[in-house]
Amino acid sequence: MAIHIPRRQLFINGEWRQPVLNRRIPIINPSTEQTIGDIPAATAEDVELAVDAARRAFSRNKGTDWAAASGAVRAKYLRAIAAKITKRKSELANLEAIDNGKPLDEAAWDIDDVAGCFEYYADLAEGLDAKQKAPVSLPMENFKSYVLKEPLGVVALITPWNYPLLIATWKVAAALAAGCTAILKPSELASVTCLELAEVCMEVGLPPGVLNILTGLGPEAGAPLASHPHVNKISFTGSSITGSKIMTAAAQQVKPVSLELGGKSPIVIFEDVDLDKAAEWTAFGCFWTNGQICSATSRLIVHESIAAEFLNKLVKWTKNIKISDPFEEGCRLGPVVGEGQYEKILKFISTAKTEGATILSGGGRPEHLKKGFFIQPTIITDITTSMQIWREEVFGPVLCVKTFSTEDEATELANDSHYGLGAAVLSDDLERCERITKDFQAGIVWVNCSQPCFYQAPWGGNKRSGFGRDLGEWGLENYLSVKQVTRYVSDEPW
Ligand code: TXE
Repeated sequence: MAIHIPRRQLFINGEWRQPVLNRRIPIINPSTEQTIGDIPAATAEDVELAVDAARRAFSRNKGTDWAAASGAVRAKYLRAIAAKITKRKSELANLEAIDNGKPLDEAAWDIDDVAGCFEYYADLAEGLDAKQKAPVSLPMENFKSYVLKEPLGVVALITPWNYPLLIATWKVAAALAAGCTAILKPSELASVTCLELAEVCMEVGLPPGVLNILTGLGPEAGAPLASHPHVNKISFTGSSITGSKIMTAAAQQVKPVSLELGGKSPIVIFEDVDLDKAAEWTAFGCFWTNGQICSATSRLIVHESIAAEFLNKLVKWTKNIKISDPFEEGCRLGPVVGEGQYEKILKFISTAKTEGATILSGGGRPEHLKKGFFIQPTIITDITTSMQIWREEVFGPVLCVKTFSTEDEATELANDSHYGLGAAVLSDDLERCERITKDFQAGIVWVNCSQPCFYQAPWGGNKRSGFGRDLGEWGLENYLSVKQVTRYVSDEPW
């Protein structure tokens, strides 16, 4: 399908700007492996300009007074952005599908969520006005105290490629609602729709410098942004390795970070479930978006008494998943995002085989697709807990399976990970689900489902999956600081 990719520049201070060093990065369509355009590659020089613009926009004396504007004023801009995004839904969905490789239907749902998330944070921005000057009760009558919630300042938002515009929106909408000004650095592997967000911001007249968007490589654009002394907070979603580098940079300047990193989330299935429904949730939980979801439930822990029958159903289910170009009718699985990710996933599968695991289903490229970074949904059994495939995040359509006999054994296997992002339990016994929910070491627990994500609810993990939460009111708090104001109110001299 021929889709026009607009040739954009960096978005700094409300204008398109050529990158100072004039470098660009090719855009590869993962379905065809063809180069279909390019994006600008920012470097430290551009970071300097963007941070300066964001500082001026934040500053009471020199800028747009964004921080001092009421939440209601900021909400108007967020609503205008949401409306424009809804109007351009089909164009944005097309761009997302061609750039990232996700099925067009999925891309369209993402764009609905993008608009919904801007609307949601518009409501929270308005709500913030009413929460100002919340009184604090003190033990002495001579003093009156209240609390102001203030924006943290200039924030750096560094985002990944699996939900390019959606995850960027989680952070941008919350940061702007709080009154921060921001520099967004999307992933070099899928930036096209984030540059379209810049166009939308121009159309709604967002004041210059409030949101700046720098596309570019991690070390060249992301690293100088994270370590910039005038960036007051970093919010990052991506790999644990990069998260650790960002945390190191932030630690050197003692600035706050929130990190949403990798995962290796379990799905525990008890013997009392409806096997068909459970197979569907399991397939959805691991293969949705090609398993390129930080919270993908990629470790199946199933009761031994139903394992054989359940796996039969699951294999049948996955064989019916349509793998094709994202624009084909009925496509459920497109290609993975790029060659690097494709090679990495195949290497994981071959290492699992070498270590003695069995490929029950899938395991490579679908025969009918000769070009593009396509991988079959893959189910792996005969796994030991020391194998790489059990321990490390694959970020691809690969499910590994272990069985259990007791509830304790199930939770022990579920928690046997450095990560702690998501976890799912499927059982008809709700008391058991509640017990397991408490035992799971995870930031998100799904009961009798896997993966639904709502922008009203907190999103983030524990352990090496990071800390801090995106979304909901917790997402807004990420960008706010609390100021205590105490007044002496007595006529008595102190
Ligand atoms: O991630 P990176 P990559 C995992 C997943 C995947 C692996 C590698 O396992 O296979 O990470 O993907 C920017 N300073 N996840 O290489 O490097 C980078 O430009 C500042 C899980 O894409 O973490 C991009 O914008 N920024 C994950 C962002 O960080 C830097 C989603 C993420 O890239 C930087 C994505 C640096 N030194 C990958 N280096 C999830 N949790 O959802 C890179 N970046």
